[in-house]
Amino acid sequence: MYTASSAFLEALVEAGVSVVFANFGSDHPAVIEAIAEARAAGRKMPDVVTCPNEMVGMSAAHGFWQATGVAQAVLVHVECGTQALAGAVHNAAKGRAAMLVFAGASPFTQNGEMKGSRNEFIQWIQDVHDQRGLVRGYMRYDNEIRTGRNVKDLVHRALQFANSDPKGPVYLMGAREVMEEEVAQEQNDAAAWRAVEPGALSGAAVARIGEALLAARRPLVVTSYLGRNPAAVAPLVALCRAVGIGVLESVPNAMNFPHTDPLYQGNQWNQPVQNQALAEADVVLVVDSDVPWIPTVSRPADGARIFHVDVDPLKQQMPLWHVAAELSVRADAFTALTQLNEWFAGREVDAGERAGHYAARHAERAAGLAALERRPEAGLTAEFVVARLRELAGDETLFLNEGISHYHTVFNHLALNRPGAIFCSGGGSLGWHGGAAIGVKMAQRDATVVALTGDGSFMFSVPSSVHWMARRYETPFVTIIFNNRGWKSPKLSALAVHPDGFAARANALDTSFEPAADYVGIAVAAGGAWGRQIRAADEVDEALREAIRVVREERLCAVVDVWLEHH
Ligand SMILES: Cc1ncc(C[n+]2csc(CCOP(=O)(O)OP(=O)(O)O)c2C)c(N)n1
Ligand SMILES: [Mg+2]
Repeated sequence: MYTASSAFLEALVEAGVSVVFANFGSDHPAVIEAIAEARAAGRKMPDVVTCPNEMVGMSAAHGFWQATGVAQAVLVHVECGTQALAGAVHNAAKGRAAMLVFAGASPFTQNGEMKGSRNEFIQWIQDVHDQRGLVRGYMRYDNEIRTGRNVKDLVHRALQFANSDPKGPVYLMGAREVMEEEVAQEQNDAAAWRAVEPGALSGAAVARIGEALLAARRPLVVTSYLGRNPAAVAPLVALCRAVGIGVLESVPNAMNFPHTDPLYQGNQWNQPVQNQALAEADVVLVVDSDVPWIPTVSRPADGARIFHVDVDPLKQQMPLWHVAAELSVRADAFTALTQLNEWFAGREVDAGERAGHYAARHAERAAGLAALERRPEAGLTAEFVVARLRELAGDETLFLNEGISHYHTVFNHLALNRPGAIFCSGGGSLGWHGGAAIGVKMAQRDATVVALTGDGSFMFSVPSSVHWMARRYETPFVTIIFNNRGWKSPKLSALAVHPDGFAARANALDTSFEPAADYVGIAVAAGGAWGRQIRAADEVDEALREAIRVVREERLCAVVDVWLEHH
């Protein structure tokens, strides 16, 4: 028997989907039957990964995409499962992560008119008016499968949207009766639905940006996510070295530029200070950034010339957004930077003075970071722990950063140089790192994977599901928890707006996790992990070494609970 569900699964295979992160329900008899039938018949199927929690499953698809650039599928239960995807929907949309989400839907017949008609009480309760509307604001495309006869077309069209810039998640739903429909098996050429070609700069735009950079005294690139395509880093490095351009990362969520390169000028997050490199720049080239600066805190000088090249320069999903650029172009960073390099190739450029200026600033910054990394006399600092991790983890490690008030600590003290070595959610819904680490490890089985997280974000990640899945699917990774006993960031947010108010004088702001949970114990109970809490500098090396050994040799997760000062 070959049904709409068989065709749906086969379309996923045609599109290169190798994993379906699944959480099943009463809407899925046809899919479950089709998977079993295909396995019995020896037809190729994606691997099915059981996800006890949908948010973790979607985060895993997110991580898989981040580590490979290949979209995977997430399968959930009607509107309930769609809602349970929760903040992972936000993260995938904001992080522009391609994936296909499929949800079943309540049967639309109730008297046995069709196969799949209602036979369970919940099918009345789960019948809602606009299931797709739950996630429409976040999806690049959504549609309902109305017949098995063109289900493959819908899968390929949805994935064409997912994989075309600006990339992101897409959503299909199909009711029970439709997914049961018997159909003829037909091949579909996924290549004919390939992603739209990446955009390039016009010749005029290349010349305008090139001339401006050439004439600049202090040219600066500001970027956040150019390195999501690891191949885009090399042309950025080439351009910056040829011309003497500094690079400032704003809210980075990838390895965008080698951190030890003398042109690297640091990364800025919520630090409430004007960035010096940004203030001094006379030409600013923003490449792939959702928040290149926060104008109330830090901004370019009046009169600085600003150019903006982005896969999504309009920020189509952000109601309020503006950068006062004299030229804004929708283009792919790799392509645009390659074009700029070609333009500069035929020209005499003396990068010396500019490069020298930036190298001096870079050295000052490096000295400041080294001072922060000093071994603490008592207790622990996140800077010291991350610096030790940099030494002990090895060059091939992949990092996930959900450090929150330690985001910048992780970037600064890992000081990575390898494109593709670090991932962030790209969004702001906490709890991404656990599922994402599973996806990254699944995609790159030989890599050592280390997730760094706040204690609050560890709790948001649904660690019971994460650690059960990590053992079940043999995706061991290291978790480093910055345990400051709660949520530092909301406290900082309140004090930034009300520095002298009641909150500033209060003893407690309801952001504390005292008494702290046993995070290692959670991971041990759910997934047989190894773990240790560390509170002093002389415990750090041994714990990190053992954690890395456990994930590499024993194929189990390791959790290092880093006890910091109370937030
Ligand atoms: C799903 C979700 N809920 C709430 C928030 C609001 N929020 C932002 S930062 C933060 C605290 C996170 O705590 P932790 O991971 O321990 O980081 P810390 O601020 O302590 O460094 C919270 C609750 C959010 N961003 N996402
Ligand atoms: Mg915390």
